[in-house]
Amino acid sequence: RAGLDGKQILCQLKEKARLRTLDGSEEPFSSLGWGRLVPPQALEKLPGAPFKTCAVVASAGAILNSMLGKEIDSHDAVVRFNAAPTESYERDVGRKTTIRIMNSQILTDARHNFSDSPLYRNVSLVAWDPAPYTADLYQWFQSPDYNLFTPYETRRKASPSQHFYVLHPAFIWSLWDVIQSNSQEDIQPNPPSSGFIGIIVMMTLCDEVDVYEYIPSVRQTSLCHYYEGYFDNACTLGAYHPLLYEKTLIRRMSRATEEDLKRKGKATLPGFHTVTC
Ligand code: NCC
Repeated sequence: RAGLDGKQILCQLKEKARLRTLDGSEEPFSSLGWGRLVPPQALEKLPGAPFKTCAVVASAGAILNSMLGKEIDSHDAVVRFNAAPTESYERDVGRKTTIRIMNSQILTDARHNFSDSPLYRNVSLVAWDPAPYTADLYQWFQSPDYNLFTPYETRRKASPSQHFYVLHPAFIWSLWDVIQSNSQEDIQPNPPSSGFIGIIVMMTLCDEVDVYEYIPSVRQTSLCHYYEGYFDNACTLGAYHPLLYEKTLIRRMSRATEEDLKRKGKATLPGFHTVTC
């Protein structure tokens, strides 16, 4: 089977992976008053959007000693994931955070202290949770992987001016469908990683997206995260998430030089609205 080229994958994603957040118009959320709970402006209308240049910073240990901080901060918007800090890692990861994309464990696991930690203040937030593939919202609401709904409501009520969105499960699974359709093997029946989700969100919000240390550089290491001493190759290569397949797809769409890829772990992707299909 001849695979699609980078441009064709871009066009497939542009067509199939339409960014969608919960807007409170569907049950059971409409009856719960989420129409008034969610931010009035869509995620695509975030202040400053569409951004010219965006940086997506993967949490990989390999970004340590990269000296990429200044380059990352030079972008108009910077995306980080889960509990990844900037404090004391500025030289390598930068200090600016515009959007933080989090899986539902962050909102529910007391160790992350979502309600009080400064990591989740003064930035826009995007959360997601692995819903059933059918994206049945009733079923999901009754048994989410981690119950993000309650902390979401609490934060929206306490900080109504903070831009905070929950991704629609249909969006997450549309990404999975595109990854599967471009892979030779059956991939894990689990959602893509926050990293992949974040890249696609930013391809919707930006003219150009630079992704750092998602595709491993020459610094590739089994150190899972740059911010803690935990070692596991699965963090880079995948176990639960179809990470290897996601990364192959991003690699195929990247327009970065071989040199940037190797030295910086940098992939460069065009924003969807700049691509003519
Ligand atoms: O590890 P995690 O991801 O927070 O990393 C964010 C994104 O960076 C990319 N990454 C990370 C490490 C690495 N060595 N290489 C990478 O490319 C990935 O794209 C990753 O998505 C997640 O996707 O949400 C994940 O979250 C963690 C964990 O829940 C959070 O860090 C909170 O503690 C998951 N780990 C566990 O559940 C144990 C991880 O599987 C995926």
